[in-house]
Amino acid sequence: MKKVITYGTFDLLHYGHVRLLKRAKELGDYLVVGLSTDEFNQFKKHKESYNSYAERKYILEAIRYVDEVIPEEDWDQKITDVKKNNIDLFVMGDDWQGKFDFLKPYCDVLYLPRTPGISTTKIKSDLK
Ligand code: C2G
Repeated sequence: MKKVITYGTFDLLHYGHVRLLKRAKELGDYLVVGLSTDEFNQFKKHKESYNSYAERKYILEAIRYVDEVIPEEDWDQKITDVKKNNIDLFVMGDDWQGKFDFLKPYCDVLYLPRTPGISTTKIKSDLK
């Protein structure tokens, strides 16, 4: 079984997020999502999320491409997560191009093109 992992906040879930999850799942058999906790968002990523961790987890677990959701609490947990979960492939949108190449000794690393024209920031500003 080929295991894939990706990480994110996935707040105000939109089709750009879902397209990323779909493509990630299509690259393997089992997709783990490291979901940023509220504390990680607030104190480390300095980004507010509208939905709580529990609500974002509930939504992600309802997506057919997602097999498991684990908490992302720190920038430094990825190597441990890859080892502990026997991950074969790490996937992220290419806004992170190169940022996680340190994982290459532990698993394959792939950056996928972001979906243009949609973002949580754009949603929030368009709704004002
Ligand atoms: N994404 C995308 N297209 C968009 C918006 C987002 O492909 N239009 C992708 C991002 O590239 C990322 C994933 O969807 O791979 C989740 O996006 P965010 O929730 O914004 O993730 P981010 O806050 O960048 O957190 O340790 C890694 C971080 O947790 C990533």
